[in-house]
Amino acid sequence: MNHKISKINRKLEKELDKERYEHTQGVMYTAAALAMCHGEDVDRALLAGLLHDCAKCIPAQKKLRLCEKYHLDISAVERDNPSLLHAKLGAYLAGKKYHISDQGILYAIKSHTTGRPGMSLLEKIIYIADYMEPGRAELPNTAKVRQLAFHDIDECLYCILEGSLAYLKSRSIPIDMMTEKTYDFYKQQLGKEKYSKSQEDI
Ligand code: DGI
Ligand code: FE
Ligand code: FE
Repeated sequence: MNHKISKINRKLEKELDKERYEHTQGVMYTAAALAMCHGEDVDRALLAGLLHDCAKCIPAQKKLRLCEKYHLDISAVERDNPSLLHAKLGAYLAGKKYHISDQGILYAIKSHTTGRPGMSLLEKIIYIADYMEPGRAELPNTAKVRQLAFHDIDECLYCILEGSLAYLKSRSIPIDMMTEKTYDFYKQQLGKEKYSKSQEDI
């Protein structure tokens, strides 16, 4: 690990609870493996993976206060579910507190919870690594996601989006507009509409 990464790692260990810190390590190394596989810069993947949840352990009300203080947009769904704000607040803090100037890394942190239409390779890697890192509790599509991640990254992304949306809907959790937009974008891009009936049958 290079010097910059290990310095941030030590700082983060103090900011996060043990479970979140361990998840962060898992995301960091999974992102590095995906970067090796798909030709992304490995250090960028390590850094984005390491920092993606840097704002996660800030209490909800403080997340809201900090977003207001830093003039970060807060949607109605985010106001009701401040946990969602850890992504955009994390991107802001990664720049301000951890001195990351690489905008691509900041984007990957910002989009890691809801995704966004037209994600970069690094954004896809972090979004996927967050879902499939070894410490993450396994979900019905985890095995499929872990396989797809190394041979069809867009199919993998779609598989996660589809599963997450179904999960949120089944529990009547309000869906963030960006989650919906991302799903619609990749559904169309991958030509899923015309196959959706037969996919349901599988
Ligand atoms: O921070 P992590 O737990 O590692 O993972 P994450 O950043 O993907 O956050 C996962 C949480 O975000 C999970 O509890 C579901 C929630 N989430 C994701 N998309 C939406 C959402 N919650 C709401 N209300 N609406 C969404 O669209
Ligand atoms: Fe997160
Ligand atoms: Fe995470």
